Formats: sequence, structure tokens, C-alpha cells
Amino acid sequence: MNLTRLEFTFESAVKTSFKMSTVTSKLAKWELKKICPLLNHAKLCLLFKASVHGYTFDAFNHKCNLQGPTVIVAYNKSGYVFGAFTSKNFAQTGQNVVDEKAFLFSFNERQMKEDPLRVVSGNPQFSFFDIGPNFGSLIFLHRNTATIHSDPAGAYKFDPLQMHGNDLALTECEVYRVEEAGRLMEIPWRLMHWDSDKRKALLNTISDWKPSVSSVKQARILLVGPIGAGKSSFFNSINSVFKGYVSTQANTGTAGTSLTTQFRSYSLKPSGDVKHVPFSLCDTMGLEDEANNGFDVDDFVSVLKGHVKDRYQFNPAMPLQPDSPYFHKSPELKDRIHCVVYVIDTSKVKILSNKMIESSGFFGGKPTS
Ligand SMILES: Nc1nc2c(ncn2[C@@H]2O[C@H](COP(=O)(O)OP(=O)(O)OP(=O)(O)O)[C@@H](O)[C@H]2O)c(=O)[nH]1
Ligand SMILES: [Mg+2]
Repeated sequence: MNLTRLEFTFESAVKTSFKMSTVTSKLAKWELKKICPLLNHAKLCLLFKASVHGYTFDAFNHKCNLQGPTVIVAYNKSGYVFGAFTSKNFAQTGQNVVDEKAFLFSFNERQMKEDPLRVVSGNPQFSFFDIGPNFGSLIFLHRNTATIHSDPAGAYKFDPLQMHGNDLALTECEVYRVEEAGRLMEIPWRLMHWDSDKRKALLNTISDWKPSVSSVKQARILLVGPIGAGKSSFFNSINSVFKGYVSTQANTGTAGTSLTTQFRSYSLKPSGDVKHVPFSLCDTMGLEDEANNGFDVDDFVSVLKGHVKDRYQFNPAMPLQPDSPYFHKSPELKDRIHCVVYVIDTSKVKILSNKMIESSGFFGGKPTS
């Protein structure tokens, strides 16, 4: 559905900025060579870096909860790289988690040629709450500090000299999502906690929101984007959520040019538990590369200012004129556009023309109103 498209775009943007930011993995090549065989040569995706996000359990939870299999990699001044792998989600369930696949590991820069230490437990019970991620014998970020708590006689038995050299102060602690090689499509790209309570809570959050100006009862959200991007389907999806059943009020489909040729202002009706929908969605004609085709820039400005009435038939050859019956002469604040959503088909991003990319800056990023 279109929501997924937008969310995916957002997620991609976040990932991109993440790569461009200074949050980079501390893992050196030789360290990767040691860790990867322990993890079936899986791909590692950096989720958390204590020196950037904080040596706190809250920061850890924020970045690492519900990410599927993960590996913690901790460093100390004595040259030890050690940590823990779990195939289970980190989650504050308040209960111990059993994970037969979990293990602790360690290696040291002075023992480059030796195999890493790998310790499994006969009774692998973990807790991921309270005082830090607790692997029975090792607790990372112990009590919100840059230290570990070590109990070599706990669930995992190890020689503390081999594990961390009895140096319990951390110089870094990173967490990676372990993405199994060759199985990426079988793993959801984003783990969601989703049930009817969550749905209800989200709907309540939305319906409780109020525009800050009392004369505006519904924020008007304008959908713009290239032809066939999914603008009308996006409206149908949102409309279906509030109606409580699948609705296809707006026409959707593919044609050589924009299928939507009228300006449509849809007021969403509440149903069920929702008493009020504080926004409306406005659907537009798709943007096109060629001049005199698709949604016109002048019409866009008129729409933003609230001059365009519902069901206005777009004419790419000539924008809306002030003497047209569809021209709203004195729009109020409630008639104007309060938010613009630029809808894009993420599978086509790579084939967007330069002109379309430039125009997205205008339509999505720099409204003139
Ligand atoms: N796979 C997939 N197809 C989608 C999605 N959203 C829309 N489509 C399909 O993409 C096509 C175009 O969708 P529309 O909603 O009509 O797109 P639009 O942006 O309104 O297009 P115009 O009005 O022509 O500018 C339709 O065949 C939809 O079924 C989506 O999220 N995923
Ligand atoms: Mg459409």
C-alpha cells in the first residue's frame, strides 16, 4: 500500500543519512574476519554506538529493541573485543528469554592468529531489562555506565582473563543487527508490534490531534507527485482505515497520462471509535516531464492559496483563471493547504528524470504560499 511506500522512503532516507553521518562502525577488518565466521558470515548493520548514543540502557533500548538477531561488540583498553550474540529480539517483556543459539565471544589483538573464544551455556536464560542487557554472566552498560558486570561462574562459564582480561571498563560498545546472508527477503525489513490495541491507540492519537488555529477544523493535506506514483491509492488506503472497510472511492490505475484529472478535496468521515478526523486529503493530477502536460505550477500555487474548488478539471494548457466558477475568490485560512505530501514510487526513484527531481524540490520542499 502507499503508506508502505512512504514509510520505505523515509526509512531509506534515514539509512542514507545514517551512512553519511559520523556514526561509523568501529569494527576493523581483522575484527570482522574474527566475528563473521561466528555469525555464519551474515551481514552486520550498525544499530547502536554507545560513544555516540550514550552508555545508557534507555539509549540502547531505543536503538536495539525489536530488531531481531543482534550482536553486542564491546571494547576495553586491554585490547579485548568481546560480546554476545542473541537470535531473539531485545524487548522489555519483564521476563527471561531462552535462546539456545546465544553465545558469548572474545578475542584480543595480541592473539590475532588464534580462534576467538566462543562460550555457550547449558541454561541460556537472559533478561533485557533493568540494569542493562543481561547475558547471565555478562551485563553490558551495567547500571547506565561504560562498564560491564562480570560473573564468570554465572550462566556462561569462562575464564575472565580470556574473556576481558579482568578489565571491566568499556571504551566502546556497539550493537549490530545480524542479517542472515541469503535470507534477507525472508526477514521483515521492519519489525512491527501490531495488534488491535496498537491500531486503536494510533487512531486515538490521530483523532485527538487538533490544528493549533481554532478556525481550522481539518488540516488540509495536499498530495502531489509524478503520474502513477500512488497519490489516489494513498487516499484510498487512509480512507479505508477510517471507514473500517476497503474503499476505492478515488479512481486509480495506469494510463499514459495522469488518471486523475480533477482536483479532489476529500473530507474523511469518522466511524467506529474515531469521533473526529482532523485532516482532509486533496488529490491532484500527476506531474509530467513535458511542458503543458500534467499538474501545472500555477495551479499548484492556486491550490496552496485555497483558490481552487473541489472537482476543478485541470487543464495543463491553461491554469485556472480568476473568472472561472471554480476559482474561490476569497479563501480563508481553513481553505488553504497546510501540508504538502510528495508521493513517490520508491521502485522508480532511479529512473526519475532530472526535471522531475528538480520539480520535487519545488512541489514538495518550497511551497510559495
Ligand atoms: N505495488 C504497489 N502498487 C501501487 C501502490 N500504490 C498504488 N499502486 C498502483 O499504482 C498504480 C497507480 O496508482 P494511482 O493511485 O492511480 O496513482 P496516482 O499517483 O494517483 O496516479 P495519477 O492520478 O495518474 O497521477 C495503480 O495501478 C495502483 O494500483 C503500492 O503501494 N504498491
Ligand atoms: Mg490519481
